[in-house]
Amino acid sequence: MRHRFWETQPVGQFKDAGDTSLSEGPIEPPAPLSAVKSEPYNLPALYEWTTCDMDDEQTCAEVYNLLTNNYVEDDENMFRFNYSKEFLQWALRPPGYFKAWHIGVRVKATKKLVAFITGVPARIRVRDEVVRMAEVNFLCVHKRLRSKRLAPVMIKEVTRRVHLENIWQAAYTAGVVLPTPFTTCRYWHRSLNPKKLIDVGFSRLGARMTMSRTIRLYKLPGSTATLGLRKMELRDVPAVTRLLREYLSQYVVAPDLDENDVEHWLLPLENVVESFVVESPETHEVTDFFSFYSLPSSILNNQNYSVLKAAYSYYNVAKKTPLLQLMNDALIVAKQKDYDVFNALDAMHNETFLKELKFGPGDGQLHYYLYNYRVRNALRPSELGLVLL
Ligand code: NHW
Ligand code: MG
Repeated sequence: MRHRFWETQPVGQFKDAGDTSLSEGPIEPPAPLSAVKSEPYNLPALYEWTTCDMDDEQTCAEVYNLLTNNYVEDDENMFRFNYSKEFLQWALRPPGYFKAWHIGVRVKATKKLVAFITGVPARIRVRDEVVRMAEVNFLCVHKRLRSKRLAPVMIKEVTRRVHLENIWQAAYTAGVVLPTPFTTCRYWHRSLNPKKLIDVGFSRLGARMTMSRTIRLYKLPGSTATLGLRKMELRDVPAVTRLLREYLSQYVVAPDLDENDVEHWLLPLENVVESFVVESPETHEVTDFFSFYSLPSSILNNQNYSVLKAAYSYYNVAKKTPLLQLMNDALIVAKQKDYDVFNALDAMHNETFLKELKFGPGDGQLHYYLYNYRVRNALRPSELGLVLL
């Protein structure tokens, strides 16, 4: 398949796959800042750039509405991601974020917001190199403006604004295959509310299964099993940071998180991110934790239900508690909070609990990409320690 745009970009090209003469690291060297274009790229005449101020409730609502109606759908167009406003504000304002990286396109005449793309800064380690990157997400073009080559302009414009901060690499994920994934993960799904999932067409009744047997199969205990399990608090940030840094060091690609990052990305935020720690009843040491984020989907065309409540496994560290028990407790907590399904990638050590805890493989794949950074050999999902939202 030809990629008229991606063939022009500093990304691993399909034709280079397996070329062992190419070394790992930046594909192009950084340019002097004076060589970075100071003016935005040209848009078609009817449109104009806008920087979206996510502190502003009205702008945030416009972004929310654009994404709610036009963002990612499943292959059968039954569900569409429904990131909440609070989630968007959390995802887009981590420590050191740049407002200029929250980029919209408006119709000049009406000021209607019709496209969006974002970056946030991150330090990402690839083997033993920690690289400053942008995490690029929420690329969206209104349904009526599709296939007009607007996406490449959006991507070039976010690239330009990232370059202006002297950052030359980026990380992103997509369900589509582009040149060239450095790893590909699969989503697994654990039913918490099987009846609703079947009613809305998210899952199907298994062969030789009745509804009541299915409900029994997925039934979870009413309370968690791990002694000392409690919600993460601000005072846990140093301990969680230590646990997480040590845990992530085993993966080939993982974020390099400091206490500020952990406070932002892991401290519980109602209906956005949930984190629980295990505090040893004897030593009061934090020995383990789990976390998940909340990303509902709109259910398109169903009489009875309009929203699917989904929890997504985020970062989990099991040092003392068995991972299986810890994650079963995560399922119990999610069930208590009324989630319908718990999703997890086969990244990190997740393979070791997925089948055992009755997750089933989904049909969607998630491809991981780096911009302007070559990874020599594609990774196995179990070598990946990075979750993007
Ligand atoms: S993935 C979610 C992407 N969004 C959606 O799927 C929402 C629904 N779809 C749409 O809104 C998470 C449109 O279909 C979009 C494409 C806007 C996707 N990534 O305008 P045209 C992210 O947000 C290429 C990258 O005609 P369109 C990650 C496509 O291959 N490229 O298409 C975002 C083709 O190029 P090619 C994608 O359907 C990462 C060109 O766009 C893509 O009207 C962005 C066609 O453009 C995707 N998901 O709009 C990259 N989907 O070469 C960041 C399509 O094949 C890179 N395309 O001809 C790093 C930048 C920062 C660097 C800093 C140093
Ligand atoms: Mg377009």
